[in-house]
Amino acid sequence: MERGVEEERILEELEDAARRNIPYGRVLSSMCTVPHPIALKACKRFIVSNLGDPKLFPGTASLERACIGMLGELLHLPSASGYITTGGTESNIQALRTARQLKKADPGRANIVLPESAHYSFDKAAQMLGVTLRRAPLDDELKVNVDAMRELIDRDTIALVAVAGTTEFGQVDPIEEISGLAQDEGLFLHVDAAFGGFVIPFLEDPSRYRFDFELPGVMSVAIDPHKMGMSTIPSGGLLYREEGHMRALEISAQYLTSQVQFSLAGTRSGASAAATYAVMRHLGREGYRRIVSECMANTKLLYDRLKAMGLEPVIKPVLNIVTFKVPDAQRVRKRLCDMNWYVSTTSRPEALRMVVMPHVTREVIEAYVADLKKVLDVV
Ligand code: 0PR
Repeated sequence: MERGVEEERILEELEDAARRNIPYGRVLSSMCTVPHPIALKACKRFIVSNLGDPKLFPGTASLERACIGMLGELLHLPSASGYITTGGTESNIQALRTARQLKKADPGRANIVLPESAHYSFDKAAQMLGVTLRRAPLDDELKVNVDAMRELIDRDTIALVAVAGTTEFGQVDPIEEISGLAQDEGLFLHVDAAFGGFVIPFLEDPSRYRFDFELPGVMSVAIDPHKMGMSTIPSGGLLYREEGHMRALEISAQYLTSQVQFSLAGTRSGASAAATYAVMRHLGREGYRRIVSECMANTKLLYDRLKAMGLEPVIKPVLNIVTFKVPDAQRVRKRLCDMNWYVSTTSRPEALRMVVMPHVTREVIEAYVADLKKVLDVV
């Protein structure tokens, strides 16, 4: 560290490190993908701007506002409030923090009712906020059981959570019903659409899965541009029906140019907003529809191939996530890893899980299926 090193040598070191990363074409376990080229360009141009001090970067701040406008439009509420987060984890933590601030709940008593399938970011949120999670069981199709949610609610419940696109199985909860429950009980409902938010609106029949602000009980939504939105990492979106709800997060920051802050991070990159703005403007609904329709066609291809091998699916894919029961899924995953294929496994039930992101093309699927056949023959 004492003496600096020449640029050329460092660039070589960086190249070496970059080459050791797994190329996306071998990855069926990730919810991220190669960002769109225009997102990369925007990211590079804005990497030095800091939205933690937005009055110094008014241009970047205007891109963030435009992103929230476009995300709101996608989620049936063009007037939604919100900000660009670092991803689903920050959005989920902040949504629960909002609910806790609004209810002025007793520390240590407050609870949140959510599906068993909800992402582990809610566990992080619960630890940080000092609230208890009450996880409701799922039905046979791995959607949350709404009656069970209703039974878990008591006077210390401060919010409900529903998931549009579960991490493991890509299932969508019955959010219309949960929205009704939230209204009956006067509770804040947060929808985690970190994954499904950029998929469901672009399906052939999006009205089959109503999940966003068109449902009157939905108060906040997490939607991640760095997953199916084709933006750069980190880019998340947290949107609110009511600006006043977001204001519950307000922290005064006297010495900053903006005086108040809502975000969890203080200093935060403007590149997230710029990249998301660029790719959403460039693709438009039409572009995303094309991408999602390709992913869904490839999902069907993978599903059909695995069924033809005599394997049993956990559920029929709702979004672009495929899960199949295989004997000893952990061992299968390890054998595939030896062949340089990256897939994940689920626990309940145990299954092989594959996310059909845009980089998982027809060719990738055919090559993967051929290798999976070899692995299953010997396991
Ligand atoms: N909500 C849902 C429904 C999610 O699936 C995830 C992440 C989150 C929230 C949290 O989002 P951030 O990770 O952006 O904070 N789901 C994936 C997971 O945890 C994320 C992921 C992405 C994992 C790429 C691996 C990977 O290679 O499994």
